[in-house]
Amino acid sequence: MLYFPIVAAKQVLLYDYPASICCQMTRLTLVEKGVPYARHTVDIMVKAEQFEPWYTALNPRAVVPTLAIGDEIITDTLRIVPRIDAEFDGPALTPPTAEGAAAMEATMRDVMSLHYGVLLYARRLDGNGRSQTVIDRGRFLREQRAKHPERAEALDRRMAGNERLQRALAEPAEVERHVGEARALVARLDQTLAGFPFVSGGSYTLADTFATAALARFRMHGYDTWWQNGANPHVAAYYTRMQERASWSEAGVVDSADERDI
Ligand SMILES: N[C@@H](CCC(=O)N[C@@H](CS)C(=O)NCC(=O)O)C(=O)O
Repeated sequence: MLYFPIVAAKQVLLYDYPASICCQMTRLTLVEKGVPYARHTVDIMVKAEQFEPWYTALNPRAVVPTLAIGDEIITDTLRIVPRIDAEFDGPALTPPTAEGAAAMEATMRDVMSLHYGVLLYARRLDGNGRSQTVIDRGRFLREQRAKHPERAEALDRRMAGNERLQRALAEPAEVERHVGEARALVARLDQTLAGFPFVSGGSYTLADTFATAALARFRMHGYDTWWQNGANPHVAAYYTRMQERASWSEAGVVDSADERDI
């Protein structure tokens, strides 16, 4: 009689928040790779659970996502998604050539470097370049800081980010610069997509999880005019193709939501 050793598959647990763009990239990667995973929702808005000690022990920067593969904890989306691709069976989500992989990584960095905070509020400002939601969030963070002095490190960093965001929003040229960078990225994607079905070439890669989540976010903020009425037609067709993939709904990609949900 033959005995086969039973190797238990490592449990995969994603700590995430549904509408977070980085969490959507990670979920798309898990789904496209065919990896079964469990989710633990971290309420980064109302309950501010990302600052709780149990979570900052996993993710000291107090952000989602965090991925656990067995006992291993991985943070930062740019590290998480290649790790998923390398760890599990399933379709390769990285181009086979060094040149292709480098181009994919460059696209991912481009997507990640945009200022999504500015994009979110740019069209929701009052006449003085102020967003009441951002101001309220700053007050909420200060209240959390007063209530939980032991969480100062993460909260101070977040309060500084909130203040930087308020300063950027008050500066029309700064807002225009960030919006322009996002728009230029869409134009660059269109050039690639004129010759290829995916943003890194002939097959779906990790860069497509980033591009899909970013385009969904642009649409949510009303920037889908960038690929309407004949503008960037290859991005328009690509967006429809990504929506039609099973991973769009399985990973819960969101392209419409209230600003308080994100
Ligand atoms: N570099 C980090 C950034 C993650 C990040 O900024 N996550 C946002 C949600 S998209 C977050 O957790 N924000 C918590 C907060 O604003 O307090 C990554 O790629 O994982």
